[in-house]
Amino acid sequence: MDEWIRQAEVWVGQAEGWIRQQPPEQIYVAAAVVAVTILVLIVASCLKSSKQNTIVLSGLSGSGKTTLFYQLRDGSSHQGTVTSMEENSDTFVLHSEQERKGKVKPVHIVDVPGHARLKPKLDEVLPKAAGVVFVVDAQDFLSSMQAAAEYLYDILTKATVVKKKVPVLIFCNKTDKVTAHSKEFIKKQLEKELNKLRESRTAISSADISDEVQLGVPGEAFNFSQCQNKVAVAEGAGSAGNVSAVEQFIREHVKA
Ligand SMILES: Nc1nc2c(ncn2[C@@H]2O[C@H](COP(=O)(O)OP(=O)(O)O)[C@@H](O)[C@H]2O)c(=O)[nH]1
Ligand SMILES: [Mg+2]
Repeated sequence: MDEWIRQAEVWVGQAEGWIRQQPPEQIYVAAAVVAVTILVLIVASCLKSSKQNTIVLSGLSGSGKTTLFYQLRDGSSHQGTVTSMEENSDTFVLHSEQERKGKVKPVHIVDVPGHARLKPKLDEVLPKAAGVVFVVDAQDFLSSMQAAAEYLYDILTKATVVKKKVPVLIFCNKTDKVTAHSKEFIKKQLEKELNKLRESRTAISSADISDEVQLGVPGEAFNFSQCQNKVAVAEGAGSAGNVSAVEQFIREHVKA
């Protein structure tokens, strides 16, 4: 041990001697380069982590986003919460992973209210998203299908979603109800509705088109596998605590 320390002291001495021989400008430049590099690395890692752990909960009002948010965070649905217009946003370790040992990365979950007036909020959070959960009310699906498809259409044609290949999970919620529709049915109906929407929107003069990216493959009936970003469909029930599909999705896209 002593020997090592002596050896180290010799090296430090040699290094000091060498540095003294160098012109001072060179030392300053070297120090500046090191400082700038460290700064760049710190900034880059900050930007990266803020981008990689945000999951956006979207979907129509009443589909169950807020219930899902609480279920993921607290493992309970806080029964009695009214359909809110406020945004819930928090960074936490998933309730289901609190017992897990080892390194667990917290996730930043943003529950974006479905109300039309608050849609601009979505443009604000989407660029930061590591994944988007689109919540659908599987029980009351038919009456809200068109509105849900329009909302989903907006998400799937956003440049920030398509270009960055942000994965989307369509979460068919409220399947604890016996009258709820299956995820296969919902998937098919949404594909049909999106196909119709695409046709009607491309029929409008191109000046009015606000779609940033075209949906699917032109000339082919739309289905989700045509999307450049991954679109998956799953089912569950937020209020009944059956949210494992969402937890899995989060884990897959927010790496611990
Ligand atoms: N049966 C059933 N009801 C649910 C489920 N998730 C949410 N709800 C109910 O649906 C209503 C709307 O839920 P909420 O989370 O406020 O929806 P949000 O508007 O999308 O935030 C509330 O009355 C919830 O109790 C579910 O999985 N099953
Ligand atoms: Mg809500």
